Amino acid sequence: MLRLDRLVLREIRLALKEPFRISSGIVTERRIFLLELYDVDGAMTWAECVAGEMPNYSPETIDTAWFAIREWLAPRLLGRSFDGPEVIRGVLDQNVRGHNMAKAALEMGMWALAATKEEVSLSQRLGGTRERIPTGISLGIQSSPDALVQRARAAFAQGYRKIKLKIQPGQDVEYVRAVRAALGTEVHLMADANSAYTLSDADHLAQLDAFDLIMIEQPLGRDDLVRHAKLQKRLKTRLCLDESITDADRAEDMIELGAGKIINIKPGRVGGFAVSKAIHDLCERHQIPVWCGGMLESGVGRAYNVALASLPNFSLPGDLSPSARYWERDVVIPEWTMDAEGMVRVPRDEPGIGITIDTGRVDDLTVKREGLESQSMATR
Ligand code: OSB
Ligand code: MG
Repeated sequence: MLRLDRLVLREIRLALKEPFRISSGIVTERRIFLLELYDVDGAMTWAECVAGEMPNYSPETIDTAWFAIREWLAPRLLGRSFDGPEVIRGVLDQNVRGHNMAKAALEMGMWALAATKEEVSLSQRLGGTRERIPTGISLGIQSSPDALVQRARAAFAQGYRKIKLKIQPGQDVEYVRAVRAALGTEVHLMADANSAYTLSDADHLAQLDAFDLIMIEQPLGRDDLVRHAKLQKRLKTRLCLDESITDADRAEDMIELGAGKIINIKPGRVGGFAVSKAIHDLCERHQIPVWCGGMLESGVGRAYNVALASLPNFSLPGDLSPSARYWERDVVIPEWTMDAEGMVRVPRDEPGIGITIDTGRVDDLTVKREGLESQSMATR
C-alpha cells in the first residue's frame, strides 16, 4: 500500500557544460524541478519533473508544472491510500486535462516509492529485463557543419551507439552530409527537427534519404499526424515521432495512419510510466521499435529513464548520455557513466531508483523550495 503524507518541491539551477540548441530554442542553464516524496511508513524517494524553462517543446514549463502539482495534483494524492502505482494516473487524470509532465513527476515518483517499499529495483518493478542499455547522444545545432563533425567524431570515439543531429531549415542537408562523409557508413545517425518543417518541405527533406539515417524525428507539428503520414509516404527514411505522441491513443493513431514507424518514448511527455508501458506494449504488438528520449534531465530523472529503457521493446539506443556530457558535476552519487561500448548499466540490484542523491549539493543549488502535506499531517 502507498500513502503519501509529505512532498517537497525544489527548483535547482544547473549550468550545462555547453548550451544546447534545438530548432525551437536554446538552453544554457537548466532550471531543474526535483521532488521528494515521503510515504506514511517512512519510505522516501526523489523524483524529477522534466518540464522545460520555456514552452517551446511542449506547452508545459517548470512554472506551470509547479502550479499544477501544488494546486490540483498533489492534493489528490496526499493522505490517500492506494493499492499500487498502477492506479495513480487515473486519479490524476480525472477532470484535469494535459499537464502530463506534472502528472508524470508524481506518478513516476509513486512507482519508485512502491519499488523502494517492496525492496526491488524500479527496473524490476516496471517489468524491465535488460541489464545494460545502448546509449545515444543528441547533438544540438552547431554554427557550422565542421563544428558538428567535430562533436560527432568525439561522440563516436567515446563509444556512443547512435548519434542524433538536431536540424532546422538552413542547417540540415549539408550538416548531415558532412557528418556522414566524415564518420563513414558504420555509424548510426539520425536527425531531429523538433517540428521545424512543413509538408511543403517534403522534397527538401527527401534529400536526407541519401544519408541512410535510421530515422528522422518529428519533422512536422506536434498535432500533425495526418501530414506526417503524407510526408512518410514521400520519404524512404523512417519517421519517428516525439512531440506528437502525448498518450497511448496518439500512438495507436500514428500506427493506423502510418504517420511514423518508430516512437521516442519520454515518460514525462506521456504523463508517466503507466502510459509509457502501454505505448511500449502496443508498439511491441505492432513491431514498432521504441527508444527512450531525454529532456536534459539531472541524474535523478536519468534513473527513471534508464529503468524504463530496460523494458524489452526498447530496441534502439536511448538518449541516455552520462552525467559528464551535461554537467561539471551531477546531483547523484555515483554519477551516471557509459562504458567504452556505449552502454549504461541498469541498477537492478539496488531497491528503488538505485542511486543516491547528493543532498548537500542539492541544498546548495536550491533556489526555491515548498513543502506540501496531507491535511491530517498539517493539523496533527
Ligand atoms: O527533442 O529529444 C528532443 C532536449 C530537450 C527537448 C527536446 C529534446 C531534447 C533532446 C535531448 O534531444 C536529449 C538528452 O536529454 O540528451
Ligand atoms: Mg525529439
